[in-house]
Amino acid sequence: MEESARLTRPREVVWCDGSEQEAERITKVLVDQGRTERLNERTYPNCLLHRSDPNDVARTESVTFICTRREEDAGPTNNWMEPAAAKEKLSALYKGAMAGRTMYVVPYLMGPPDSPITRVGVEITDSAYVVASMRIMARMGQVALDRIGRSNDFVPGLHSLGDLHPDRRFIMHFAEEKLIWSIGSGYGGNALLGKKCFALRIASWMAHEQGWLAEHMLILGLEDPSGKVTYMAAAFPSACGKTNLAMMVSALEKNGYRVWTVGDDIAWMQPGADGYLHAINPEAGFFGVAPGTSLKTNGNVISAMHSNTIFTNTAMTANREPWWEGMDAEPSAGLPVGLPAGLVDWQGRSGAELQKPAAQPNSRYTVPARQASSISPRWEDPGGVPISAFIFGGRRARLAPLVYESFSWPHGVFVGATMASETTAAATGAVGVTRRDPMAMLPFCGYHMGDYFEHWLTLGRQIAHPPKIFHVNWFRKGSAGKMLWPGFGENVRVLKWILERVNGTGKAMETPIGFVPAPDALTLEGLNIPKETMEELLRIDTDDWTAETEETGKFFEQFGNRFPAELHEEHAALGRRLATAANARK
Ligand code: OXD
Ligand code: MN
Repeated sequence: MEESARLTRPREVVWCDGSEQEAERITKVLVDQGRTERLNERTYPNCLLHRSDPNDVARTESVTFICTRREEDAGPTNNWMEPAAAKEKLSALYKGAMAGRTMYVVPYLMGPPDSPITRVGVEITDSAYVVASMRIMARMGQVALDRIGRSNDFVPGLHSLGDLHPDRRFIMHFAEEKLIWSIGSGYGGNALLGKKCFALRIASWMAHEQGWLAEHMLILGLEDPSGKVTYMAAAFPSACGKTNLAMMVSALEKNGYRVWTVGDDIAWMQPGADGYLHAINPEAGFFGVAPGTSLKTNGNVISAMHSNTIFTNTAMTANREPWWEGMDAEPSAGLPVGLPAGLVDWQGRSGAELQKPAAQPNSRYTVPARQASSISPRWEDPGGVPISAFIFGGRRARLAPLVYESFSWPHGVFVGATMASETTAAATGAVGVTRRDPMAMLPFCGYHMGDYFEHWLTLGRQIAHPPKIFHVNWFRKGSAGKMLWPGFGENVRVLKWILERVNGTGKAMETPIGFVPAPDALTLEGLNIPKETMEELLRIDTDDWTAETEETGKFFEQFGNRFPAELHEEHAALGRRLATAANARK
């Protein structure tokens, strides 16, 4: 703290204790700064609307660096800078950066207070918005100081808004030192250092060293009619519906299937004495994408966000309530979606000045997890929850079937390593382009991805009950360009089949890429999906898959000799199975 203050020269230093009084003081500061407003006190008590700088609306991967001593340890998928050069560059930017500002010292826990899997961080920041957000997203203040005690076992992070100019924006991870330096952005994963910087990039490095996993995964529990809850963790790239899946209102609730939320974005997992991987959610809140969130797509989060929530870059109604595109019930077919009268857009413009979309496409809600009615009774279990299935997925308009199961742990790791998805607005850059995103960790793995795959393979060999590995695709489109599967609450039907496969009862057909549900294996009652549509949803096109296999081969080349031989073998075996299937067809 003293070192940071000497460098950044703040007007004052405030240690955050996490108390209610402190939260109220921070809100006042935010409102006085002019970019934050209080929302309707009656319908949205203790809720804020924050408008970020228009140049600062998403994570910026192009200025995110892993600063390891040797470049090869960061690997081909990360930007790299030599640690001393990175420190010199950022020290120049930090110099006097907090002049006239308050420096907040934010001690925080990633994980439940009493869990051995939990780790501690301390973020120093000059952003009151970051403090208010960290209070929701992590367990912040005295509880973390108590855990640190007299040790120095915590991950330090220095954050300054700097001048918010994109040319002077950098997010640096000194992995060996377990240190984070971020400057020039106040938004999401760039600035709330506990989330992507610590809980994924630094933690994945720690997990590799210490024999555990830090993954970009939601954690959910599926309750069956007997009352037993089976836990699953699922990795999807940013903005592919992780929060909606984790908080799903099950379409099969009347049949006794219910979904419990443990986490929506990150899972830390350690092998337990029972031979299962045990997962905790290191976070305490949900930082979800607002546009498209509605009673239909995620009723649980809509109810949870009516108090103590920060909305960032959403629009606001005349009634001072948050608003975004896709928030209202489905518009009738063919009618244009009307905007509520008196709406103010995410930049505070209204009337003739208002721009569409009125909510920024990456606008967010930040809501305490404990407010969700779907929150699992075990979400703060110090021992974590035992994971029986891993689910990988992405947006694939064409290729991937609704669901398939891998043949084995190494094959499942291969399935994760070959994940791809069409891009969204969660990060800056083009939207809708297919991007390979192994385990949804491409922007978040803090070390060489070849070593990361090897770590997965090794861990699978070490545990008696590794999770079964599945792949899902809710986004397959038909020839008319229409989505084939209804998604959202209906996705529980796929989870139910996964559960049955875990229990050894689900019926399946073997295909070259893995097991898909047998024709009558999915519970489809009440859905009215034509038989041909279901066939299309589960179809494996050998030609498309052969082309895909060539693409993944090219993608793997960049990992060079750090790419595990076992995955090369999985790749070759898939090629052979596809060739056999193609020949049989001829
Ligand atoms: C997120 C992301 O915000 O993945 O969770 O971008
Ligand atoms: Mn995420």
